[in-house]
Amino acid sequence: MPLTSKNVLLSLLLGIAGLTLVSCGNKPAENASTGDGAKPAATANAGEEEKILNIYNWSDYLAEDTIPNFEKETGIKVRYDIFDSNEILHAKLMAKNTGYDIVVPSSNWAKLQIDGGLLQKLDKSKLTNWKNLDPDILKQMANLDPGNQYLVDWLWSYTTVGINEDKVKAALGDMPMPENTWDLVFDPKYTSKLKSCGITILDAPSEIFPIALRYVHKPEFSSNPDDYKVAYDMMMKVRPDIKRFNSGGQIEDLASGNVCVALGWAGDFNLARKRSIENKSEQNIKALVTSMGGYMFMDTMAIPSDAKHVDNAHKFINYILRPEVHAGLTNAVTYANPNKAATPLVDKEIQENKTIYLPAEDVKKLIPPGNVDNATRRVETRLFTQFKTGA
Ligand code: N2P
Repeated sequence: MPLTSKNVLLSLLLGIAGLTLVSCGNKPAENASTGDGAKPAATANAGEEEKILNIYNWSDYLAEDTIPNFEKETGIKVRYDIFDSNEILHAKLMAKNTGYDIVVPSSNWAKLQIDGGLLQKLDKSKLTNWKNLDPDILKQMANLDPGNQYLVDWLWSYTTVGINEDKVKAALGDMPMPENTWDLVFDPKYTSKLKSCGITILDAPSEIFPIALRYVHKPEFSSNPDDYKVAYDMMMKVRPDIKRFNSGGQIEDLASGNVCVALGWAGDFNLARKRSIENKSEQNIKALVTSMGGYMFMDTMAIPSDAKHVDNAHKFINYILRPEVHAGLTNAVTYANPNKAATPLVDKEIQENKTIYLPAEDVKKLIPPGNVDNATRRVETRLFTQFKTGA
């Protein structure tokens, strides 16, 4: 097997959390073509389900034409709401009766939701485009979702440091860039200087602690509260230098030059660069691949157990799995997709961007998606709240 990013990704993820790989048991319809050959909704299950689909997804995660084209083709009206953290989505699912037919949790959170009976199995007979999915990605998804029964990857990326290079260099003055670029957000020597041009951090404990723990040389998904205290103490030293805790707003903050350093999602940093070029502010924004790695996530389409429009949800998932639709998402928002058939349709510049499609040696450095127990989650939440308030 050649050493590709995906193979490394696979072996990385096979090792996590002692989970056993279960191969994909369900196969897409054998005679289906690459396109899904969708019939107009009026002829499919007419009268069985009202033409409504309620979707809950992350912000800035769509191409402009994704929803309008689906609505035009199927006659299904989409209601689309957004969230900015797994914590928010998880709380909604736990409270039940979300009213959503499709939600997009990251795979590690989706595992908790599968185990808690909050998601329902997919009907693969309705997903004729399943065959377009990359088998390597399906295999690693099977770590958390054995047999790939519940989840379909939407897009994936990793949490890392993003910078406005010109502003950072100006703020650092004579000081060279650190070898470990996590220092830009975690070492007061740097943050005290970067404070002048603005540092922003994701507003989600589950995104920050695995990285902060690695930075202080503790296990990323430790269950020892003392380890979290060590990470918290380290973070509190830079607290006075942080301007904002914000997840969905980082793209705009970077693109408009309001901040110069962010701890956030690599895809959003590339998108901020693209937006700044589009809005002619041309900020020199970069996602950094740090020597200490980053935290990988795979955001997945899933159907809540109490969804009312399950057939429409399958139609939407099958639509996303068309090569041109999945490539359209990647081209619009600069996140990698799991669709092998879509690769030739992804813009060359994006395919060649090594912060979007990471080389194998960088994939190896990433922290694979993981989970902590509920007691640890409470420790994370309490300490993160204190961190935010500066207490
Ligand atoms: C989209 C951000 C989603 C990535 N803008 C976080 N899982």
